[in-house]
Amino acid sequence: MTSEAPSEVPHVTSGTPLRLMGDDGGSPDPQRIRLDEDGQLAVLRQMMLSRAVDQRAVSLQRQGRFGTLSTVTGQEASVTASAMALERGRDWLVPQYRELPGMMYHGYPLEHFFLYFMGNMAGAGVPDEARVLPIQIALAAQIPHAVGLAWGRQLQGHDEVVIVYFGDGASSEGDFHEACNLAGILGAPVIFFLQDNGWAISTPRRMQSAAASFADRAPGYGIAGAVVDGNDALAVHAVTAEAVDRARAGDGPTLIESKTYRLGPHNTADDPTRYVDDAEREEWEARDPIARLQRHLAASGAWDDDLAAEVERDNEAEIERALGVAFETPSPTVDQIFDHVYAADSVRLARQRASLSGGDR
Ligand SMILES: Cc1ncc(C[n+]2csc(CCOP(=O)(O)OP(=O)(O)O)c2C)c(N)n1
Repeated sequence: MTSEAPSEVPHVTSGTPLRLMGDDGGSPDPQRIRLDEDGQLAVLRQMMLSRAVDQRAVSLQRQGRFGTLSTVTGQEASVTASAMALERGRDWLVPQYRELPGMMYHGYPLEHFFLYFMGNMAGAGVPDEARVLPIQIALAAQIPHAVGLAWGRQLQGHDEVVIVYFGDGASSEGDFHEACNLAGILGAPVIFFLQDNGWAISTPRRMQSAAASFADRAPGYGIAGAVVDGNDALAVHAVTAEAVDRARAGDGPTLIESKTYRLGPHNTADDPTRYVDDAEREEWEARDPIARLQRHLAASGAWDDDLAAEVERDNEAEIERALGVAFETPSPTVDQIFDHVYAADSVRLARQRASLSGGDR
């Protein structure tokens, strides 16, 4: 492995997003599909689990049992099919905060997600065997981390790929540009996965960049770029698998622009009816990524109502199991706020800890 940039990089950027699922259940380019039927069903199951988790988590937030949270609803194909193109246990996933199904696929436990939104720090922890970094709320801060992780592991002689997620809004941060530039120079095995979901809270896509396509920025960093229909699970998987191949072959990073849509609010504190037209939302609802993959699989007889009912039952059981673990986990203590700030408390922290002492609250 070399840490020098490859001399030539394929620029696969095009303004037209790649689609591999036609509206009729067929495919415009079946040769490019990299998932067999079992693989497609596995992606669909994970997407449906994510949707069911979103619905339960919002309900618990409305009951005051969970804090403010962001759902993945509408973006399930974008997140799930891309994450599943990487090898579990070998490659790395670096999330923003809207990537639960991908994090779960790579080993982040669902009960940790629930604990996180119950304000329990145990939820922020990632098991050692899961190659997932913690959720990142500071926009774009995770992108340079991902480049460092990819480059560092390459320098250590490992053959691993890192995928980093961020939104159209985060792509306006300096961290994004600096990370892409450095990754291009180093030829780091990293995939920049930009989810254009139409909005950054209430800021529309057109106010984020004057460029026609975010992926068109890739040649400026000397890296490959691709645009994909983010609601087409098969296309998302194929484009990401191609980027994994490039990274493993030593051909460096890829910037993938996934064109998708956030069907819910930005988070549970947001009211999108204040800034989104009904017509726009309805247009995207018709492209729901879960219904699309179900139609595709049903066309070949691989999906039907019985299987749907079975998957829904399995998902409910998994949610109940994880909620059970989360609700049985002891509540955080006040001390935990201070425990992991420094190895030893500063004078000010010690004073604050003492003023709140009394243990559990
Ligand atoms: C550095 C920084 N600035 C501002 C915010 C406040 N903020 C939280 S989410 C968000 C919008 C992010 O939009 P995008 O990156 O497109 O991701 P999305 O939430 O749409 O998935 C903003 C401005 C933040 N968390 N971090």
